[in-house]
Amino acid sequence: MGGIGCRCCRRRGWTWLSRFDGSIGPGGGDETGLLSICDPGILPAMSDQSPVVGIVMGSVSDAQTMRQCTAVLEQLDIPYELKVCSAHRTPKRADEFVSTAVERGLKVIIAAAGMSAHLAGVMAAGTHLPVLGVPMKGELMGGMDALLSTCNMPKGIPVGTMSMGSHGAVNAALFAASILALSDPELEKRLLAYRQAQTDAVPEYPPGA
Ligand code: RP5
Repeated sequence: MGGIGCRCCRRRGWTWLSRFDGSIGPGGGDETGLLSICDPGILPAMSDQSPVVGIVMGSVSDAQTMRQCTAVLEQLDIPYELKVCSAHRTPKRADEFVSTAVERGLKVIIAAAGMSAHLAGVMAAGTHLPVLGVPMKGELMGGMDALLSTCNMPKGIPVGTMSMGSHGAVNAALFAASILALSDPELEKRLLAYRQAQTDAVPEYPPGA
């Protein structure tokens, strides 16, 4: 597991959160900031639960969007790990991540990538674990390239495709929670409470009506 350089089990209230929030700037991300979070030297003290969700993203530029995903996982107290793994720029890193996922205890993988590099398909090809793909909007075609390459997997190797961008990032976390809740009654309670709070937050009428 020596190559898994960012075993970042994250929960609400840990100090790294403010670093993460502050280090990812709008419109692309701060590479130095993200990598500093993933410095293996600072990780052991942060981890007290084994990650069950593995998040990979194709680029540091995806991190700001995927923060929406990690925020929901933290709300539901689901431990996760996160790594930048590009299907085309760091294929060995991606392969190492997915080929050791089961032995690391992961139950679900969330893969976010833009354009048509198709990180989610690479992850799905390397494991029988459920893989949820989050197409990033990217610069070209409004993200349709990523959406189509993620959802149109040929039969035999499925990828559960979420909507594009931040909506997909949030839904990937909730979908992962639904999968995990099947065998975790306490998580099921937290997920149902989340759903109830969401329902309660919707006003019956718009302001001023
Ligand atoms: C994909 O290419 C990444 O997932 C990212 O969404 C997109 C652009 O990457 P950068 O050029 O910003 O690194 O591989």
